Amino acid sequence: MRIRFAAPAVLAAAALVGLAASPSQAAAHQSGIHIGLVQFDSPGKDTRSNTSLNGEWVNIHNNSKSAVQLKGYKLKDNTGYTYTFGSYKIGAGKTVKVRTGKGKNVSGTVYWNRGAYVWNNTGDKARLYTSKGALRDSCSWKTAKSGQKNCH
Ligand SMILES: [Ca+2]
Ligand SMILES: [Ca+2]
Repeated sequence: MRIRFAAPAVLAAAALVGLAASPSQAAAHQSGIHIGLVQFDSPGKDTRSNTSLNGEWVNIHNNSKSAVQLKGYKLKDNTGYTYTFGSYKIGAGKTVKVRTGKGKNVSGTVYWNRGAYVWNNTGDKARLYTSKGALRDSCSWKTAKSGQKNCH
């Protein structure tokens, strides 16, 4: 008889453990497509040369277990400047760097083709939207000596 009463108590305890475990799992490393490292202050003097513009970049990282087609995904700053991804398949565990200046897209790097900086050194916010317009991730920063923000 005692065992029959004990069983529901064990189940209830297991359920409590399950509930307690989920918030810590959610707080773990971001899953899927997200913003990684951001170099918001191009190294050296901000001369606005194409080399300097390309010294400013945002990494988009895929830590899901499958490749994702980024076509139509959008990257936006606080002002609303927008980079829209063309066809780009990001593999599982891979990173694609979005550089601000002009250049020819290759595997691992795509170019915004801007003639001016987009990520403010004094503070800004990067937002990543899916092709359906849903906010996927965002990351903000204030001025930092390194000029970098780790958004992982
Ligand atoms: Ca600089
Ligand atoms: Ca900006």
